[in-house]
Amino acid sequence: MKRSLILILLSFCFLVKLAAQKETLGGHDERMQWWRDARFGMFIHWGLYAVPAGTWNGQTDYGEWIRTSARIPLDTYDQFVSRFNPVNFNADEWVKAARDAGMKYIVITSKHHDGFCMFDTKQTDFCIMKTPFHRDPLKELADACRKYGLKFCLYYSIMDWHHPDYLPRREWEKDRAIDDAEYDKYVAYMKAELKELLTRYGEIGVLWFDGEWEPTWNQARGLDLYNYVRSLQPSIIINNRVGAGRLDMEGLTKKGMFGGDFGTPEQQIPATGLPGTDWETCMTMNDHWGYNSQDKNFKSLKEIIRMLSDIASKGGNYLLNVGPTAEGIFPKESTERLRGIGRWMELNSEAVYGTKASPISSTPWGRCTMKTTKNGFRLYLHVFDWPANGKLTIDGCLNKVSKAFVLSDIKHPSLNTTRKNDAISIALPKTAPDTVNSVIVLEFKGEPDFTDPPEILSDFSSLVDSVTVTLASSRPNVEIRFQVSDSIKPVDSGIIYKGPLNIYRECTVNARCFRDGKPVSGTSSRHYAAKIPFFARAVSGLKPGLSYRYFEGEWDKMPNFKKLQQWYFGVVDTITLAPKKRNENFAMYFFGYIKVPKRELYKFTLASDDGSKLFLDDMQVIDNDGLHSLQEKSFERGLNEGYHPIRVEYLQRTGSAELQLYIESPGMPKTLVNKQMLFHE
Ligand code: FHN
Repeated sequence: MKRSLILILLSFCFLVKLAAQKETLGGHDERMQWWRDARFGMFIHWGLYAVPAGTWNGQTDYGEWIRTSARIPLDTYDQFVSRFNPVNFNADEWVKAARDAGMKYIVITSKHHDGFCMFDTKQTDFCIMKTPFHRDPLKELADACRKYGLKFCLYYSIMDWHHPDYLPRREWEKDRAIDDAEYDKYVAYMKAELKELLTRYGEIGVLWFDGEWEPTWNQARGLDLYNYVRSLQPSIIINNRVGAGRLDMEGLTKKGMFGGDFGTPEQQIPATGLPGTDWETCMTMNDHWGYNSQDKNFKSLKEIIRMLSDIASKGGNYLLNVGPTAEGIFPKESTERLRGIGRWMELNSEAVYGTKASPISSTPWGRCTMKTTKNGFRLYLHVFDWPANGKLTIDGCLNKVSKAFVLSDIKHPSLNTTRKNDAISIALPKTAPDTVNSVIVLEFKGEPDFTDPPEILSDFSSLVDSVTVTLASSRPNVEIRFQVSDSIKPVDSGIIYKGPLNIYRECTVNARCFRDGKPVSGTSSRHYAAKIPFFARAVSGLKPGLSYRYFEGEWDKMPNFKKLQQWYFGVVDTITLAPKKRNENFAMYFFGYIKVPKRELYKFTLASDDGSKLFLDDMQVIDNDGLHSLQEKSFERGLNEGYHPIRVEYLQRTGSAELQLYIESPGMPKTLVNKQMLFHE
């Protein structure tokens, strides 16, 4: 056993090395270049699930997961094959709609989780060629993409609810035998299909894997599949869902895990740019990926246009989804939005295509993208909120403005700019050229010279007695100056920062970077609140550990425990899921007292996968509820020495289950709440 484990490990390291060796950084950048420049693509979820269109047995909130969410038996679902006949499908129309919206690539589902193949495969009869339609829409789309200059890309689900060799089965499919299922055979089937897709449809821009989260898939299989696909089309780009290291819907790759060529945040946009990381946010226009005839909750055109700017300003791509009907047409609401985006892109696409993340950290009026030019660079200021005073200011820039103008005004008449230290102000026209997003261009010569405001760092954001604050800047040869005041104020002179500050009262720390006595950045500010400690409880006769209650059921949010029948109860030394009787569909809560050693500020951090809540002194202080991967939330409170009531609630739906509660205070490093601290009556 040990020998085989070592062999697997060695082969995995060899494969990783091989993958890395196969491509130099320059080769990687060259392969990624079109994708990085594109910034905007169309996702299309289209398959058999468009036939029921989200409705089953009177329930209307299904999507592309309908077969398993509605527990439709295989032979019932297979009947959709004879009903799928998208006679109105027109590949040219779809591709032109994407092109006219300013999209540079299309990613379409070749096979979703239901296993139905939207292309002419010889590997199974569960495919489009067995429907009355009897055409290969992917072939037609590939040809149309080449005709109109878009990259044709494919989504392919590793998870397959139809193939007899795929495991695991759905937990409700007790009737489907698994004895003869051989997962390696399923992988061979997948590779055979991918070979068809990668050798019969011309150049494929991106292979967008999905459905990689079940335990039968792993890093070694993912790397093998990545190398296999690249062996068929070396220039293809592959997302991180080929591996097994994705951080759930956050979509980025866990440190040290193989992450393909880009990260895939889903239905969310990272809070900041991610320097050195390629990533693409995929998002629905309404609430479903696959067509749902009842779902009219479409995002507004304003939201979509601003999201495109937000994503580009952070250096990401936007993959916006359309779920076509079973007749082969886009929902009218999707078409309306695509046309609206197209109108905006027609005048402003230069501020999106080929741009990089903003060099400016603070843009309260909108977003900023940047592009290198022949002898300098351009900033594109995406102004959402047009300043009433007609003046737009950016901080932290020492470059001299060559020209400023409104991008959509084709004559590009110059706008006046003035400078005060690092701040550049632009005199704007009275009326915004676009009520949703007006782009102002600042043109510069030379290399960008921007300085972000200093970071104001501390372990805590509040204090009982004191808090230690450090100031930092990544910029070379700058001097940090600061002042402590009751509110946010620009630092025009300030005190030179020499080292950590001890703050003893509620205040706001303001800081700014200087060079040769002149400000070179904007001012950063951070408020520190003074906390009055909560009184401890006068209790006695407590015993070590916390009491717990355990319940079973399927909840998407924390249940009202008062209304549940109690399943099990007992005492635990620390906050642990050990008492659980199964790995999915359960909830627990722990209650008792936490004993703190001294009057101080305490910071509690509650981490869980799925939901959790923390109550202190009988008040809810952290709400980390919901179905999500491991995520944490923190809360700070002043506590007097002694016993304080504590309660932790936990909810597990499916997948991994984790719960941790940490405590820290000035002088006490972050540590798991442990049995020396916990008591119950
Ligand atoms: O389960 C799929 C879902 O149906 C859809 O395809 C999205 C699109 O990224 N991916 C999975 C959910 O993360």
